[in-house]
Parts: sequence; structure tokens; C-alpha cells
Amino acid sequence: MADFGNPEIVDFETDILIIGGGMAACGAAFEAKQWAGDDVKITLVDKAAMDRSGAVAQGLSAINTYIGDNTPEDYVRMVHADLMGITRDDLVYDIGRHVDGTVHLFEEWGLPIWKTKETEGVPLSEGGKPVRSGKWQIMINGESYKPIVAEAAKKALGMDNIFERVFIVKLLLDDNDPNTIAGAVGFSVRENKIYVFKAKTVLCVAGGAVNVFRPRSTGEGMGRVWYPVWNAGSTYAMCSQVGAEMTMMENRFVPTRFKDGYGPVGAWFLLFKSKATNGFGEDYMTKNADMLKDFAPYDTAAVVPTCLRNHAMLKEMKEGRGPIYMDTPTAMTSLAETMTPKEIKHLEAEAWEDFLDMCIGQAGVWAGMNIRPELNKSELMPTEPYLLGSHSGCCGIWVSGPDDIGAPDDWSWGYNRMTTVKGLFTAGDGVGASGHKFSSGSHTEGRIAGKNMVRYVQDHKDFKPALKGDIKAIAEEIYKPVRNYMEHKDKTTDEDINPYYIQPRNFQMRLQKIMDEYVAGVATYYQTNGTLLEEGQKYLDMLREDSDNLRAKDLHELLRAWENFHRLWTAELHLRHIQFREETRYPGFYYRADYPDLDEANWHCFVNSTFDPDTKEWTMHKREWTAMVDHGH
Ligand code: SFD
Ligand code: AMP
Repeated sequence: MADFGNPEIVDFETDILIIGGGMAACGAAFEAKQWAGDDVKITLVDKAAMDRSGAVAQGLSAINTYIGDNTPEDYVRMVHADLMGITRDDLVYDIGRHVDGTVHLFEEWGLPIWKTKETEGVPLSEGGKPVRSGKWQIMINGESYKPIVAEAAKKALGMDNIFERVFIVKLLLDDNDPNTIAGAVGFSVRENKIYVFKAKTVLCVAGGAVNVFRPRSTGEGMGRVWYPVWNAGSTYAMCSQVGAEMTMMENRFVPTRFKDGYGPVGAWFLLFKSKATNGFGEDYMTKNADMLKDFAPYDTAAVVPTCLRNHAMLKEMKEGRGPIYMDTPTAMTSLAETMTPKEIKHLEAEAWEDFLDMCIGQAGVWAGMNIRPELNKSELMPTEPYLLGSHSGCCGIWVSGPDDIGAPDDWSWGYNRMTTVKGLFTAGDGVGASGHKFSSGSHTEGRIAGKNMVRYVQDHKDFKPALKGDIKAIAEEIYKPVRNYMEHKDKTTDEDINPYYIQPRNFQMRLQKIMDEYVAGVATYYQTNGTLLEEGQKYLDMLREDSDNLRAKDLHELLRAWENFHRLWTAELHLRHIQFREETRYPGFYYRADYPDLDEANWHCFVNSTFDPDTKEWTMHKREWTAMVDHGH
């Protein structure tokens, strides 16, 4: 009989294994099912419950990628400029040409999308015109966005093929074919069970990484961050550990957010036409426009890149001209000038709904602090760094792109969205060197991967995955934190104060402190240098040694322990890449104080890394960047 110290090992065989239940996973499940015959078995595993898992858990109030009357080429140009010139045009174009079809599906499945007065009630697919907040963004009533998208995926696969509340710990390679994926292993966070999945092909789409850096929130508020706390870098850690080539792991996203509640700013800047100012009412973007010239040609992009907007704001903060304000009253007053009282009430409701739809905590902060957006300004703050590849960030895994748009050979080696490990695919936050996919683009990318995985299975009908490694030993490794707890818990009078083990919570704080102080977190205004990075690596090495002593007193802590193993690996990837890129490519996201300039001559290239699972050695190298549309420079 299984108990806490003695988990049952459950073996499961499938053709396609999807790890994650977020936007990309739901897209992959839905699309793969369209192409797979009944003889192709598709299985999905999510650490949480799909209805409310991942970044879209709370809902969203906008879909940030809808092409509409724009062109995919224009989208490629926007993404390129926002990410300071180093993105894969092939991957971005591929999303641009398919994303609207995905949004049309969302609408068909029941997602309410705002329409212009003239086309009220007309679906987008039949000529309805969306209410645009910006050139790329459209407004939705999206509190139930995730349950709607999850429902379609669940219906496609059937609940018998879905494992919820199972945390995947490791990918497993094949014992016979080198560099080929064969499965994955994880554990239930509700039952004493370890799951061993054998699969012909695996999609690793477990989102980005949060809580790698010390968050600004403290004490009771700890855990309040912007990106979803559940995404702990599993995608990056697991893929890198089996040898997948990573790309642009130096990149990060530092969103400017409403202070303390982490409410997004996009709708305020774009829909409500609000301005942000320093503490003295000055528009710092206009005031500091000249300093952005140091980062030409990107300073003159149609939309000033997100990191450069931060750069201008940080100057004000560093020189003591804070706080930074979002001037909501002026924006609402000017919008109200041409409105009836009823329309004004509606506008005020929309201001609240923007947060109630996707970041309820921010509405809580407003209510708790007596803030009425039509009367009071709100403070803005740059957050702690996050690692992701689908919002205004581009770290992730190097993947094969589409083969029909003339990309260089080393960008396309077979199946679209397959990593450098055979049969291992990724999408959404997992795919690096692109970005600005958002919810719709991540789902789209999942669909692209799902379709190609079916093709992969059909092309490899005779492949019989054989798991490399001793499963019993791997199961022991997974439960090691439990063993640590069992063995030592009675050695002190308080099980939380014990020199023999480390609680995941304390381990996480130590990781966050190292990253914050040495790897350009908020403590140093996002600055680091070669020496700080060397020191940081030393402390990460020590932390890794100590990770052997992590404890888990219950399944929840076991989850926390394994999230931290993944965070630690992701942190190291980030550090190594920042160390390798000797320039400041993303001012406002991070600064190499020893290389403060943008160095187009030497560094307009991808930085890629590989960890060799056999030799345990890391290699770092540059990969050439090529334009596939005219970027005008
Ligand atoms: O306002 C494991 N995003 C926005 N997109 C938009 O289109 N509009 C917006 O309005 C957006 N905004 C926004 C956004 C995100 C967040 C957090 C906020 C606001 C507050 C971005 C999108 O949400 C994002 O791009 C996509 O969701 C990315 O998709 P994907 O599939 O790459 O990641 P996911 O959806 O987070 O899913 C991850 C899944 O993995 C699971 N998981 N499962 C098993 N084992 C493990 N080890 C696992 N680790 C994780 C998770 O449970 C989850 O199911 S705004 O800011 O711009
Ligand atoms: P956010 O709320 O910051 O996540 O942004 C939502 C969308 O609005 C994304 O597509 C951003 O790129 C865009 N956005 C946010 N702020 C601005 C701004 N000041 N100017 C232009 N686009 C913005």
C-alpha cells in the first residue's frame, strides 16, 4: 500500500506527451487531435488543474496579438524592434500568419470579444471589427478566458487522457537512439504516486520562470508577483538538462506594473491614453528621449522598445525624482470630455474591469488604499525580473522553424518547433528568440507544434521508446526531500528548525537573494558586472551542493522542492548567458556595468548554450542573426 514514504510507481505509455496545461498546451492538444487518427494516443499532464492553470489563470482583459488589417511582416518588424533586434523572423512570421485563426476559434468557443459599434455582434471571422486598444491588441471580457480555452482542449483529448496535479520533474532520453526523447517522469501532488511516461514525442510547455529573483513584495505579500507563481522554469531546466540548445537566456522581462498589486499597464497606456510621469509631473519619455539615442536604431521604432521605456523611467528613479505615477485622473477626464454621464460611469467600470478580469489583487490594492482612478494617480514600479519567451521577452529554447520561407538551414532542420533533441518540441514561453506571442500566439505556436508532432509520430511508427536510466533510482531521487525529512525530523524539538535539512521556502529565499544582489535584480537597479557574476556563480554552486538537503514534509513541499531545483537551473542559465554577452543589449531590463554600450558590431547575434547530459559540460556560442523582412537598418 502506497504511503508518503513509499510511493506507487505508475507506468504509462503514449505516443504524444504534452507537459503543461497552459495556452500552448491547449493549442497543441486541440490541433494534434485534428490531425491524429484514432491510432495516435495523446496524453497531457499539468501540475495544476487546466481550467485555471498557467499565466491566464485569472483571465485577461486583452488579446495582445491579433494581426487584423496589419501584415505579418509588420508584426515581425514590431517584435524585432521591441526585442532590440535579435529575434528569429521565421518563427515570428509563422505566428503572425496563423494567429488570427486561433483568435477566431476562441470567439467560436465563447470568448466575448469587444466589437466596434458598427459591427456589434458580428464575429471576427465574418467581418466583425475588434475594439483595438493598440495596433496589435484587442479588448475582451476575459475573466473566463482560460476555462474556455481549456474546455476545447479537454473535449479534444477526453479527460481519460489528461493527468492533472502531476508535476513533471525530468525528461528522459532514449536508451538506444542518442539525443532522442523517450518520455518523462513526475509525481502526483495529491497522491503518493510517481508517474513514468514513455512517449514517442514530447512537448515541453511548462511556461516561463517566476520567483527566481527576490520579489519586491515582502512578508505577507510574498508570493504576490506579476507572472504566475506556478511557472518555475520547468521548461528551461528540463529541456536544457537533456541537452536541448538554449537561446537568449540572458534576456528577461522587467514589466512596469502598478505598484504592489502588479496590475498590467497596457490598457492604461493604450486604451485610456494615459501618461506616466515622474514625481514632479514631468513626462519622462519626452524628457529623456535624447538618452535613448545611445541605443539607436531601436530608439526610433514605431513603438519605443519596452526595455527603453524602463530605461527612461529608471533614470528618474535613480536620480531621486520618484515616485513614478500613472496619471489616471487626467486620462479619464480627457476621455470623459465628450461623454454622457452614463458613458462616464461605463468608463469607470471599465477601468476597474481591466484589473478584475486579469489581476484581481490590483483591484484589491485600489480598494484598500482608497484609490479611485478618476480622482487619484497610482504609482508604477518596475518589477523583479522574470524569464519568459512569450510576452516582451525572448529567452527560451532554440527550435526548428518553418521550411517554406527561406530561412537559413541551421534555423530549420525538420519538424517545426522541434528542439535540437529529436522528438522534443516546445512552444509559447518555451521557444526563445521570438516573443510578443502573448496568449493567442502561444496557443497558435502550440497548434503548430501539435500538428508537427503528429507528423513526427507517423514518420517514426516503428520507434519503440526505451527509457534511459534506472527508474527505481530516479524515483528515489524524486523522493529524496521526503527521505531527508523522515530521517531527521525527530532530531530537534521543532521540525522547522533543524540543521540537517533546508525547507524549500528558505532555499528559495537564498536563491532569490543571490540573484537579486549578483545577477542584476532590483537591489542594484538591475546592474551587474563580470566580477559580480563570478561571485554569483560561486554562490549558486554552493546552493546546488546544499540542494541535496532539501526537505519535504508533505507532497506540497515536495512540489516546492522540485520547483526550486528547476528555478536554480534556470537561474544558472540566465547567469551564464549574461556573462557571455559582453554588452548592454537590454537597458532597462539589465545593465552590464562593465560593458554599458550596445555593441551592434560584435553582438548582433544569438547567444546559445548547451549542457551535455553525458559529460555535464556547458558550451556557449554565438549564432548568426539574419533578416527575413526589411527592418530598415
Ligand atoms: O496584460 C507544469 N499575458 C497576456 N497575453 C495576452 O494575450 N493578453 C494580455 O493581456 C496578457 N497579459 C498578461 C499575460 C500573462 C499574465 C500572467 C498576466 C497578464 C498577469 C501572456 C500570456 O498569458 C502568456 O503569453 C501565455 O499564457 C503563455 O503560454 P504558455 O503555454 O507558454 O504558458 P502558460 O499558459 O503559463 O502554461 C504553463 C503550464 O505549465 C504547467 N506547468 N505542468 C507539469 N509539470 C511542470 N513541472 C509544470 N510547470 C508548469 C502550468 O500549470 C501551466 O498549465 S498583460 O500583462 O499583457
Ligand atoms: P502590458 O499591460 O504592459 O502587459 O502590455 C499589454 C500590451 O500593451 C503589450 O502588447 C505591450 O507591448 C503594450 N504596451 C504596454 N505599454 C505600452 C506603451 N507605453 N506603449 C506601447 N505599447 C505598450
